[in-house]
Amino acid sequence: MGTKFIKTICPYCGTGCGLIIKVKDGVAVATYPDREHPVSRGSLCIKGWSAHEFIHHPDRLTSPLLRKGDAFQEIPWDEAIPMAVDKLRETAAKYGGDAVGGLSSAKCTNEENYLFQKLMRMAFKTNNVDHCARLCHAPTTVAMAQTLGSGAMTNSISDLAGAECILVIGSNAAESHPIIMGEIYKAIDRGATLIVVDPRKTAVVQNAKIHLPINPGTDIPLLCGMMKHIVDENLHDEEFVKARMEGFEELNEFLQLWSVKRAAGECGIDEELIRNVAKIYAKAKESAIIYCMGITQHACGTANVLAICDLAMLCGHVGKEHSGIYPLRGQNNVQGACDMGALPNVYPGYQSVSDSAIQDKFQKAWGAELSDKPGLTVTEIIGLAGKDIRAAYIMAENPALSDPDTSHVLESLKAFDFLIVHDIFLTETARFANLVLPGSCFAEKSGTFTNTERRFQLLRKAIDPPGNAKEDFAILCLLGSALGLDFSYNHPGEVMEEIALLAPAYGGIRFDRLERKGLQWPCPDSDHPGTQYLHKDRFTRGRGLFVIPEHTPPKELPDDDYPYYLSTGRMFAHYHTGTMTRRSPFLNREVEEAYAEINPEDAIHLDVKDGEKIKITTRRGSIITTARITKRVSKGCIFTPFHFTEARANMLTNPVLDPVSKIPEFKVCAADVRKESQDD
Ligand SMILES: Nc1nc2c(c(=O)[nH]1)N[C@H]1C(S)=C(S)[C@@H](COP(=O)(O)OP(=O)(O)OC[C@H]3O[C@@H](n4cnc5c(=O)[nH]c(N)nc54)[C@H](O)[C@@H]3O)O[C@H]1N2
Ligand SMILES: Nc1nc2c(c(=O)[nH]1)N[C@H]1C(S)=C(S)[C@@H](COP(=O)(O)OP(=O)(O)OC[C@H]3O[C@@H](n4cnc5c(=O)[nH]c(N)nc54)[C@H](O)[C@@H]3O)O[C@H]1N2
Ligand code: SF4
Ligand SMILES: [Mo]
Repeated sequence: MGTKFIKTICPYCGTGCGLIIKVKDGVAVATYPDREHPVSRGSLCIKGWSAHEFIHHPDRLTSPLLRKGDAFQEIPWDEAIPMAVDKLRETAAKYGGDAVGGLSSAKCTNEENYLFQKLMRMAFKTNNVDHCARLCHAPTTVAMAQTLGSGAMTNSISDLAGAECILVIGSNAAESHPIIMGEIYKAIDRGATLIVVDPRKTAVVQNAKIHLPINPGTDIPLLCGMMKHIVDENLHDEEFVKARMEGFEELNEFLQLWSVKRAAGECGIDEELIRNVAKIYAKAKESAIIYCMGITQHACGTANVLAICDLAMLCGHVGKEHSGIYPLRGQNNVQGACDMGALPNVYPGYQSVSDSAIQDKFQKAWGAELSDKPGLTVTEIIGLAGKDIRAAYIMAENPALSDPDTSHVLESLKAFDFLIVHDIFLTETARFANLVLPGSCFAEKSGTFTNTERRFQLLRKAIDPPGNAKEDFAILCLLGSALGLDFSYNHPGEVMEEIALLAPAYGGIRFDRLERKGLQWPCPDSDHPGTQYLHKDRFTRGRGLFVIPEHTPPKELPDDDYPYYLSTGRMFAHYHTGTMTRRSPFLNREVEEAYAEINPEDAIHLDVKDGEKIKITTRRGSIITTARITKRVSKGCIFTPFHFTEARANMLTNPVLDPVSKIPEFKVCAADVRKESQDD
């Protein structure tokens, strides 16, 4: 069989770096960076360099599994597919199509997501399709659509290097998007000012000129205080506001409530410092704002993003190169899963399910009757298990670890009449399934991923799936066909042709055009070169709109019983629920076990030494983990990553939702911490 090198895309984060997989006798033995890749240009982070390590792990699923009591039994595909179809059909016949829920996946390709939502919508006439974007950038999609008309990153990753000022707010790019951090370093080398807003002293902060360690959940006061100062001092771009914006009067009136003094009191940052960063951001010729989960994962997540958009538009820092708003998308294909309509309210291309002309278009194209009623979200589909939702199909998501308030999630996973989990490992979620379908990982399939800068890129198959596992695309085609749909696609490229016909922004995307460096949407026709930055002469919605960002503090704040702020998130070596990275020997060598960061003063107070066990308790539950004593967190604050199944962060988190986007408040809740005594 020999050795070959296959160019493809990293399966981890939304940066979408170029990987070359080395295959020796059918085995993926190494990954290397791709020097020709337009984003990563010969670099990879530690996860990309070790992306081959989980592929051939002995834990990979190699056969469909059927639950028999407490155990699973291997069954052949010609039993698994009819069983899945019968159970879903039975549920729909008994309770209606809206009793079926589907979780699609930001780890899967555009074509797989397109087929997933098409299957749910056609076969069951339901819009109950969602995916982990709900837990991630749902506020971005809502708020940016409202203000600018498009919920996507306005500019390109390479634009960052030319910015004069970069404001990073609620993003730990050094660990979560290391290759994008590289572009920030380039900007700093060229003299750019880096300002970081984060309650923690992250590795990004180490490179910053100014760090604003705000109180958790007080970004709106800070941003409003900045905007107030900008307007008071006439630092805003009056011409831009006049020519391209609406709603300035209303915003200005609202800002009267936010004196810099009041803002400072709420966010805990010195007034002069707020004025100073406002001035730097506003006066720079080109300023970019990078934000991520520190902004979105709050009960006021949508308002947080509105405040960011308002600030950028006020200063005219959108619609041109080297500036703009950068929501760093998380998963490798979360941009694409949203674009493909794996969302309960829109078809591919963000076309509303409730718009009758659009409904008509899709009904005609697909030849089926479709529902105009928006469907349920991730947390609703899980939360309504056994009630409104009787059967669920979960493809490549692991809510048993990733959804908030794990105890409740586990109860729900038990409550479905029938649960199908389609994954590459027997995850914590799959253990609750009635039927498990063994899928393929990134190296075993073809299709496209869309990265955070809207770039469609080709994923190229390097090896075959293990045992009887099948390509995800093939599994979806088998299920669709068994449900009586015309899913006789031979190749993902044919699906892309269908997508291009139905979603105007992707009209010019074809596999043969993606070979060299992909294409950034909007790309409406086959001659269009793709779009480096959005909103150039006009916003997608016409004029930009200032929308008032109402501040609501976090729903659960420290008190006498739970005196600490608890925040959850990520670290460089592991990824999400750990199914892939924790099966990589190299990454495990970096970080092997769960931990929580705790400030040295708190450690003294609790009589805890570095490396000792602590117990963290919230109103939802407790975990035992290892203390890491560090000044990265301020006094009174605890941080724990959610990658570790032995100390599940989501046992602790508050399931309260942002009422607009329905994202959970993963970033703030109140906790108690104790030293875990040895004899407990
Ligand atoms: N290594 C690694 N990389 C990843 C992932 C991974 O699991 N591991 N996951 C990917 C995914 S899906 C995503 S969404 C991204 C997420 O990437 P990030 O958003 O960068 O990661 P987080 O650690 O969740 O949180 C970011 C920062 O928000 C700060 N923060 C918390 N509360 C607040 C607040 O109230 N205000 C402000 N301003 N900041 C706050 C935290 O201290 C933290 O430093 O990473 C992607 N990349
Ligand atoms: N406490 C807390 N919780 C959080 C967050 C937080 O910051 N704090 N962040 C939230 C965010 S931003 C996100 S994005 C979610 C992520 O939540 P999830 O998406 O549930 O987490 P993952 O571990 O990425 O799950 C992906 C699953 O897909 C499988 N898989 C990977 N590749 C493939 C493939 O190609 N095919 C198939 N069939 N399966 C595959 C993996 O084995 C894994 O089980 O977590 C959220 N949860
Ligand atoms: S930055 Fe993201 S896409 Fe790039 S190598 Fe690291 S994990 Fe992969
Ligand atoms: Mo995410």
